[in-house]
Amino acid sequence: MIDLYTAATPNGWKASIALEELGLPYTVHPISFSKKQQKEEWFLKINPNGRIPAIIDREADDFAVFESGAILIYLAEKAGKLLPSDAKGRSRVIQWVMFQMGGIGPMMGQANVFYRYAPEKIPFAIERYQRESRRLFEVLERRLSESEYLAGDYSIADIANFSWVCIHEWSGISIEGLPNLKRWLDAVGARPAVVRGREIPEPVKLETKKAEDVVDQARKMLV
Ligand SMILES: N[C@@H](CCC(=O)N[C@@H](CS)C(=O)NCC(=O)O)C(=O)O
Repeated sequence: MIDLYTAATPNGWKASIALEELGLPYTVHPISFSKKQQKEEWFLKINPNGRIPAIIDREADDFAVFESGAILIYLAEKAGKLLPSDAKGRSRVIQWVMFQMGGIGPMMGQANVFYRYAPEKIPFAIERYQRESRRLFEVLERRLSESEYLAGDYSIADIANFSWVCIHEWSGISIEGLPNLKRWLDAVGARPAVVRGREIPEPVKLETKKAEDVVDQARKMLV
């Protein structure tokens, strides 16, 4: 059994989608940002960075894992799925996981901060992060024009990147003119395990009252 500490965000969805895809039994522990539970002492023992997601593997002497990319790799290895065991296949998947962790995630994260949450609008910052995110989308487009999924077969690389790219509208980044990215988004987004994973710990509908709460909460976390 895995204990999953999470919230309804792209990094959180990576873990819940992977758990659903891999069919590993897990218990969800929603973390409340408004109560700052992610900064509480008990949680810092699980994730010293004070952020979600984090997991504890109760079948492995309560082994704790933080950082969503590391969680994906740990879970895929535990289940023996979605990450090939041969050196080249494994490297291909990890390259695209790292691309997300070091590129798509940070750039879209900052696009959200400046486009959605910052109390003052700074056009240079908004454009910088949206433009860089769009450039990274074009890298995905090029790859997906030659391959159905990012690393060959469907893998944790698709889960990592999908979990962020699927909120591109919220980040104000267009996918126009990127037909292969659109095809991949639709295909990954339609997978039953992905649909279930995105509803954990609760469904979020953008552009609704709930979304206003997300903005409020994010603003408070920035100060
Ligand atoms: N590099 C980390 C980033 C985790 C992260 O930024 N999580 C956000 C939600 S998507 C969070 O917990 N924010 C709460 C906070 O900043 O206190 C990962 O990939 O796990």
